[in-house]
Amino acid sequence: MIKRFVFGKPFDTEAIINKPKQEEGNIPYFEKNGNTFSYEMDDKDIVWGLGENVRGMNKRGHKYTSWCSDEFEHSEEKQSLYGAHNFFIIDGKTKLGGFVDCPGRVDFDIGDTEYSKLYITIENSGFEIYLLEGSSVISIVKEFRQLIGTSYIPPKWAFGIGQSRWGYGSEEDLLKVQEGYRKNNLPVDMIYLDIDYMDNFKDFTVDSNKYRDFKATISKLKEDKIRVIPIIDAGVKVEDGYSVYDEGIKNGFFCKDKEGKEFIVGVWPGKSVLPDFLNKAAARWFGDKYKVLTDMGIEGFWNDMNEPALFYSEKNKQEVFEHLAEYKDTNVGLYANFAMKDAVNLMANNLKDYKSFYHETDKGKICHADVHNLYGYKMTKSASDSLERILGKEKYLLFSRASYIGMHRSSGIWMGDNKSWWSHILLNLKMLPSLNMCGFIYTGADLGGFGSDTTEDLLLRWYALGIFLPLFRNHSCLGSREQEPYQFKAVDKFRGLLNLRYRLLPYLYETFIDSVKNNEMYGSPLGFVWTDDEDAKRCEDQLLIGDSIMIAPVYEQNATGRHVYLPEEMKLIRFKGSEIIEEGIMEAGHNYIHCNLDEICIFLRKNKKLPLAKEAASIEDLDWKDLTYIEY
Ligand code: MIG
Repeated sequence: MIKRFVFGKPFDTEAIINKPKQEEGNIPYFEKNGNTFSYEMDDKDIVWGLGENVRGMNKRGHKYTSWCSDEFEHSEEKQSLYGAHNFFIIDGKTKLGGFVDCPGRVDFDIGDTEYSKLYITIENSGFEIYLLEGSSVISIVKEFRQLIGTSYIPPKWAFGIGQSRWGYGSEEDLLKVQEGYRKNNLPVDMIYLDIDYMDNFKDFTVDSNKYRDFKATISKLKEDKIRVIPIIDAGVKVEDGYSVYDEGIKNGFFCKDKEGKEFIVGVWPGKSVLPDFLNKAAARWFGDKYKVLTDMGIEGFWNDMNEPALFYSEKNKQEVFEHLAEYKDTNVGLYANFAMKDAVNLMANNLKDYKSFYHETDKGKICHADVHNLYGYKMTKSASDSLERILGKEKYLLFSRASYIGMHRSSGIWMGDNKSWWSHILLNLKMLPSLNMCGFIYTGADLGGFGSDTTEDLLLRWYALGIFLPLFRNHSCLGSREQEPYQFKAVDKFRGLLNLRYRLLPYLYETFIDSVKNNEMYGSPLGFVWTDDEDAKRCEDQLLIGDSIMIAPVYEQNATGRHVYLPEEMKLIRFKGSEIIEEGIMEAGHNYIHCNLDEICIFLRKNKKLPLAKEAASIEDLDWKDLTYIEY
């Protein structure tokens, strides 16, 4: 049963496809106090959901804020990452799903202030709340996914191996990556371009000093079955004569300040303007620009900085400098020192800035802060609408950093700027099911970690999770240790794991398509399936992938194995690289499993089978029909 409650005059986010009729009367289950809704939780209640965020699968015991944020430090005390995914399920004696459809800030205090209380506080005066009743968590997920519509499906090659790094500047850099993979006999399907390929960080340009003939390079790589996937940023450089800027100015397509002048912010190219993606004509115009690159043979993109991330606003920058001048001749003590540093540090992604620019929508002029969480969604939708026109449905790869539910119909997302920390393997594992609940199925993490320096063992263990995620991409930050698999001595071990990815793809791809078509989970917590098993419900470091296999990657450094919980008897399949070296039935219960750096342990459920393909150097070479089956 789905019930829809409307409060005030909400802005239509287009998250929900088929809106059920509006309920009359008070909202059940919750106590309403102004714009705060509270729910009394049982001691044993688990709260699943909230999509992309820090901490556990069970969200209880922390505060979360729904506010798309450029957050490069995914640590425990944070409350928001790039996505705003306001869907949760309370799982206890009562099973209840909730979705707060609101494009502004929403706070979830889930047993943080008071262990037994769930508080939801909504900043906007207009919003909708959906309550979903069901007999199980899985049935509620299905109900919700029907409500929000079918998830994005990329082309098959997007399930191959991708290599990325902020810093691949030139044609030579690209060819070096190709050579690194091919010489070492490592399979690969995609090489990503970060902002370095652009001319002065201008969207839809290519630096001609770095590429003599971009189109020719793209087609050369394509002959080797490698696709090049460039980044697009939200901010547009302020520069007379740059056609994207000129056209946008002429048509009034950029966000404006209170006085109706373009709102100037600082991002990569320095002074920039923000396309008004909530203005339909502007969105269509910007989307059409992707054609500049598809005309050169590009078939996929990643959209970045679309929270939108702001280094500063021009207005605020001036004020900050005036303020800083006051310190010049003052005796700066403890508090003044804090204030001085804050003045600079808080320039980025500042709420005051988000409150001081406007969108031109169908419903008139709207302040950005009231619709903040839709910006990345609408940017990415403008791209997907255009790519669908140019290349066709399911013919383009697209994923975004910022998102809101609804965007899952247009593209995937990646999990953002993680670090080369062991704890982030686990964090990324935990994010997968919460994202799947919200319709984001094509997703994955920066394998090896984006920030800070990785190590060989960390990368190997991360790959052991990554080979099961739909989006497989090794990506790292400018200045960090180079982390392509061929940079390490253990290149043979990496080859084994990468080959296994392709061998598993018939299973993984079918699981992906099933979860999209049938609104199923791709990666599921054990507690969704073994609903009466307390140990399964509290298990947050293992996942079911589809309905046949369970995974339990090692995520601690120097560990030679790990504890694995089996809710039922299963068959252990041990791979060394891409070859099976052991098969054996394991009894239900708590076990300790040894697992070397070059090994993968998969647990197959009873009456299920796992198809395995032959190895392939790329998706196009993969034979999807020539399969062997491991049965149990
Ligand atoms: O402020 O384009 O998350 O993947 O490498 C950093 C440079 C901007 C953030 C993205 C990251 C990308 C980086 N970008």
